[in-house]
Amino acid sequence: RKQVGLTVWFTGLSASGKSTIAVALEQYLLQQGLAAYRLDGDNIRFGLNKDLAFGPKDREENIRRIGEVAALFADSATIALTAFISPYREDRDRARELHRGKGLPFIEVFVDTPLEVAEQRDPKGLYKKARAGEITEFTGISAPYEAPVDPEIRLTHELTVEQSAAKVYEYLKQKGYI
Ligand code: GGZ
Repeated sequence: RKQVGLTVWFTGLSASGKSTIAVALEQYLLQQGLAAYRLDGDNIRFGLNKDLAFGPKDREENIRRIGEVAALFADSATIALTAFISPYREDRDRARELHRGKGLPFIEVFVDTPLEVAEQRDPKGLYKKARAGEITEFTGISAPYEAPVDPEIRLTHELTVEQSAAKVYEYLKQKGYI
């Protein structure tokens, strides 16, 4: 049976766990023999989108391009996993509409880690720099994050990485996508 292509769109604050969960899910999908490909800051923000910064217009363009690329992967019968803050509801909804127009499933996963927890983790010291004013327009501190209103899946920081990935996997199974 031919694999269905789709996009799993993770959204949440910096250090919420998006990338880590996406890595775990990608590994699991690949182990099951499914085609999956992860788009994240490392392969997009340093490549295709290296001309973009973090002002509202650049974030919008960042998400627009990522939506287009994810749809191309999904159209090629791959499970595209995107892990970007994607702070604006309108931009996420545009990516959703793009997928809908092509008949491709779009699963929005809200990694709902509270700011306090993300800031406590601060793996790269970015929150500290943002508080000190050394980084401007930092999401959650000096730039907005618009939480999803009705995401397909909501993950909380009480779940482990494995439990979080499993929850998304079970959703895909239950929907008959995989
Ligand atoms: C938010 C920033 C910023 C600002 C640099 N605001 O935790 P990280 O480091 O590895 O992930 C963050 C990443 C955010 O890029 P995205 O492409 O996901 O953002 S968006 O969807 O809003 O376009 C963070 C780092 O880049 N970073 N400056 N000002 N995050």
